[in-house]
Amino acid sequence: MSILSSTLSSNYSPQPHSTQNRNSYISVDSTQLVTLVFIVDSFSFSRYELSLKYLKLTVLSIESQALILLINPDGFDNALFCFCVCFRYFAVFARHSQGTVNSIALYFIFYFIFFVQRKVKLGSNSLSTGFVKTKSFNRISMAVAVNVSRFEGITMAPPDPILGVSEAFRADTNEMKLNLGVGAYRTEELQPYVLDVVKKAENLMLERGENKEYLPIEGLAAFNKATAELLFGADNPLLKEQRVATVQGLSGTGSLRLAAALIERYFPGAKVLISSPTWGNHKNIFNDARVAWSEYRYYDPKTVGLDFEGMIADIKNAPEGSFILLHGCAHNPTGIDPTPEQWEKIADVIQEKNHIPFFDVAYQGFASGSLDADAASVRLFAARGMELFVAQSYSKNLGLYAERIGAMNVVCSSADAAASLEIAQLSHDPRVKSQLKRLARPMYSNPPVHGAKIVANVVGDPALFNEWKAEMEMMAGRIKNVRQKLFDSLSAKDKSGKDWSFILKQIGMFSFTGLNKTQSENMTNKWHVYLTKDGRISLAGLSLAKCEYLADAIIDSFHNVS
Ligand code: KET
Repeated sequence: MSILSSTLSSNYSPQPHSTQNRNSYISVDSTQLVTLVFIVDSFSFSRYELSLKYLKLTVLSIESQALILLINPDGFDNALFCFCVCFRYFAVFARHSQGTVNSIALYFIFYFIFFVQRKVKLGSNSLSTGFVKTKSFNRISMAVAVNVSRFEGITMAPPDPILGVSEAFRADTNEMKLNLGVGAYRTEELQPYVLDVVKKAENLMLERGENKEYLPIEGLAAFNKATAELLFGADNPLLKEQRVATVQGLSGTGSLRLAAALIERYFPGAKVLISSPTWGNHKNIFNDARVAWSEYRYYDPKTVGLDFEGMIADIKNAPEGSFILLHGCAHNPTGIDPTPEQWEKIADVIQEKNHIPFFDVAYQGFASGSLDADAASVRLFAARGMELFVAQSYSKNLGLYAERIGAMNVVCSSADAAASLEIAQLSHDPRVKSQLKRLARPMYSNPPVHGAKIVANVVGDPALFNEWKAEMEMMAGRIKNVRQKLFDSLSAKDKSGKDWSFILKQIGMFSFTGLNKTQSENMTNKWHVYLTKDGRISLAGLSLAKCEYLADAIIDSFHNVS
């Protein structure tokens, strides 16, 4: 393959790019650089010349407004692609042209495509077109651009609603700034925290001189065993019966994504129901996996609590066999969890409707401080013999954010119990696991080893496990303290009589303040307090010392901004 570039216009003088110029094709006139880029397979010079002529004519006839033409005579699909590209660029010109682009331009684009289609026998290799007579004619891609990159058509993506907050925070130079955006634990000094048990486990790994060989596709066996035990309880009969297919995932997100891929492949048309509101990335994950989703009611702004009736009604009304995404504990962003009795009722409805519960467990240990208590919802469903999905993350509870360690568990019922369910065909652990591996291999091949070994060492060693539990309690305790202090500060400073006690009722890393988008923006613009636009604050990023300042910011935003 050769890549040829040619400059059509000789009187080009380089000009500094203004932002406007870079985005605006139409402002470029015919005296500026016109670059032709040909990407050609087995292409002869004569064809190049003829094509160049033809393209030149085309470009001139639309007044040198930037045009990208891709010609690929290999098949109709490609011609269609060519059509789409032309059409897209025409739309760009039209937007920037302030009405000067006339229909002639569009005519030429269409004419050109039809000309190519007529002249080139699509799908044929021995082409006798008006263009050339050459031996081989496999693929031609030509781009004519005016002063622009061929990536110009790629638009700017919006910043991530959560991780983008940290980027904005880093750019702020104000000394009062406070990052309550991402759910990441900080010390009272607002520094990142590496757990002592993690350091100990890493030392052990160094002493043992462990290697860096590839892991199997499903991950480290010792990790998979440890993570399933942590989730279901080591003595859960499910594990002895080998009814859980566990594969190591790229933390919570990667595990959710893997499950979404499984749904897309084996449950075509199935819908995922997600809570309203939910963690900002859930929708992206299912969108990217091309899995349909809709929302069930969860948060009631009037009571600042759970809309339990709405939740039950929406789960009941979902098409039978839907996946119901549930936050195992410490619901993100609301910090509101169902009570044990409510969990039972949720399980009843899910069972009635043959839905499949899909737990996202990203905060085990952070709701109550106890790893076991926080797994109660998952264990309750599992004890009913239900088939379920559970994605786990060790980002928060072991502070392994950057190690990307988590797991995807699929609990499969016996063949009998599964017979009436759609999942029946997948009810054998080895089959589900084999398919999860098959999905993982082309996506990321196999998972990283470091975090897996840390978890396996900590969970697998009784002494380290107990130390972890103590550290977990310490972290959860610190968050409870700042929660209390924030409530006290708000109650003392706010003279309006507003009841702030909902903050104390919420659990986990976050508090859902009820601040709207404009009020949240005021928090950032005026007070340098960074939070997500839905009004969520991460209490894990707050210190006792900053509670009063935060209370001032919240009171000002709440009462003075609408
Ligand atoms: N589920 C939930 C509910 C969740 O809040 C997160 C992360 C994840 C899964 C995934 O985490 P991972 O690091 O992939 O294991 N939430 C925090 C960080 C983020 O948005 O990525 C957050 O909400 O701030």
